[in-house]
Amino acid sequence: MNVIIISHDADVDGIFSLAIGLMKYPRAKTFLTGYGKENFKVMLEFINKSITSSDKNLMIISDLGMNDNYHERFLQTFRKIKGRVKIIWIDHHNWLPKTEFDINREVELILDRSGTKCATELMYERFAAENQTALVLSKIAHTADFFINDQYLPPLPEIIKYYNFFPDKQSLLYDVAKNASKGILWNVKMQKDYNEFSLLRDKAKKHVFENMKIRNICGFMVVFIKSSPYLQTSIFSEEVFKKTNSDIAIFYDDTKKISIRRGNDKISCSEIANNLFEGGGHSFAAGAYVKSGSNDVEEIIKEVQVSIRKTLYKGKQ
Ligand SMILES: [Mn+2]
Repeated sequence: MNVIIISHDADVDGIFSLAIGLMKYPRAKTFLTGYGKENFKVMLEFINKSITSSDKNLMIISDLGMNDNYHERFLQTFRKIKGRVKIIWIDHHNWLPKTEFDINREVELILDRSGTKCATELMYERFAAENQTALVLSKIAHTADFFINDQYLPPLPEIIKYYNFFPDKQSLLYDVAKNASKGILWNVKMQKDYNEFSLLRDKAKKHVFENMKIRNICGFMVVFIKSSPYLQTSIFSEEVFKKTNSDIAIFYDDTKKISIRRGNDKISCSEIANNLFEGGGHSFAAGAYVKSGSNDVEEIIKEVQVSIRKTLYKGKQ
């Protein structure tokens, strides 16, 4: 059987979902990808060229949510290959009801709506229940995905982020998943790469701390800090909050994308994001786009200021 596994490239949950897929189908063709138009385009191309006409095909997609901007294109592709492939889509992100309904008609969709399970746990239940290695992997992914410090972990989130910046990221991340599928969570190569990464990360940290700006917006201390490829936003934000004692942190970069994190639960990150362009996320972590580039921090500050005001005074005018 020709097996294809597509999973999320950015985090432990995506990589360990793939690992569990590889435990069940060790010879599967794999593809790791993220969100955004370009990524979805490449993913569809990969699907089209990987489904063979002669063999039986199985395609597993994991830890990737379906954005309603692309769902029509996916439906077209799925309908075209329907007779030749069984598709299993496993996810735990928020899907619009219409998207869920349409995709559900074409594929076996396992979508967790409880907000308490990560994709690796769903992969474990579907493909590897009773397997002890898979169980440990699913627990590690849960710890990493929900940021609970219930067990000590090797720095997998950071090394995965680091590998994403290499041209050969597909093979680097595949190796992490393949090793994990055999019960190997960390090795000498990863340690060497991690040491190299640590130097770059610490340099980046020093630089962004020197250039951060803190503003009082409607009584909230908001820190504006440039993000870096070497800094994993959610992990780094904890350090930012400790150091600055601020309520909200806005991470901006050269792509006009911002990430929003909070130091306490006085305000919702997703509500701030929703008052900006293409905003979305959770109350504790969200993202959106701004009109201004990273060379114009003061303009970014103004845009965020407006959205925080809107968030606070919504319904009170
Ligand atoms: Mn996930």
